[in-house]
Amino acid sequence: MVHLSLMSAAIAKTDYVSFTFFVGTMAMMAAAVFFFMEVGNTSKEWRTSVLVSGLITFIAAVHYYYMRGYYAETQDSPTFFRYVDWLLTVPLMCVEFYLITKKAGGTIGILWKMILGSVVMLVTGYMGEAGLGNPTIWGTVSAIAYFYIVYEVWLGDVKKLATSAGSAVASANSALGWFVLVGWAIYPLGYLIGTADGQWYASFKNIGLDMDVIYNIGDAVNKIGFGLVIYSLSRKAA
Ligand SMILES: *C/C=C(C)/C=C/C=C(C)/C=C/C1=C(C)CCCC1(C)C
Repeated sequence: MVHLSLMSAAIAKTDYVSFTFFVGTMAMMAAAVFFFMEVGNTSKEWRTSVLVSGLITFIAAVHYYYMRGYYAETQDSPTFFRYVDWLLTVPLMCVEFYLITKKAGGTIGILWKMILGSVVMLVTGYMGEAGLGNPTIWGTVSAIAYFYIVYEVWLGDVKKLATSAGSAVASANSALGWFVLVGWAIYPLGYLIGTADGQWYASFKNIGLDMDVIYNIGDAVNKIGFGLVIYSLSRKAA
């Protein structure tokens, strides 16, 4: 069987990259099951938010299953499928912000601005990682798009709507806003390590951490943690 290792490649004890792919797969699966099962126990206004948390972790679980096998077989970063995952799940996180501000009159227009920002952030990040040009330039463009999303959530339209809706929505928005400001900032570190070869920031290689490990930690924090915060908000508001 050509793809036997997709199922059963043994993970060497020192292969901590594979280990984090393995744990990531299980954690995403467990989180998806949890969120899906809890949808029925959730008050009506929060049901879609919890459902979307289930979709985010489910989509990630499928990609992690694949990436785990890819890495085990090739010892190479599954860059393409990493970005496919992000291109599906990050816009869904923007949907979570939309669902929260919708109660205060949030519009589809604001949702599209955030999705557009995240697509620019991810497509340019992919260009930089895939060697399709200068990684400093692509990384900078990506970072500008990232700061645009941070701006929207902390100072722009999303923030204004959340504030006008009163304390419950405002505190939900800032809880999720911390993920965007701090949790998402994990990723550029992975990028700097992963693209360091021959660049002015080549010394990032010496940090001794692996790009995929950083991305896997970032995904666990941002997909599962983000979903759990939404879940706990849904219980408080009920
Ligand atoms: C579930 C996946 C998430 C929340 C992924 C988020 C990814 C980012 C915030 C990536 C950001 C990047 C930059 C800000 C600059 C360098 C390139 C990226 C794409 C790693």
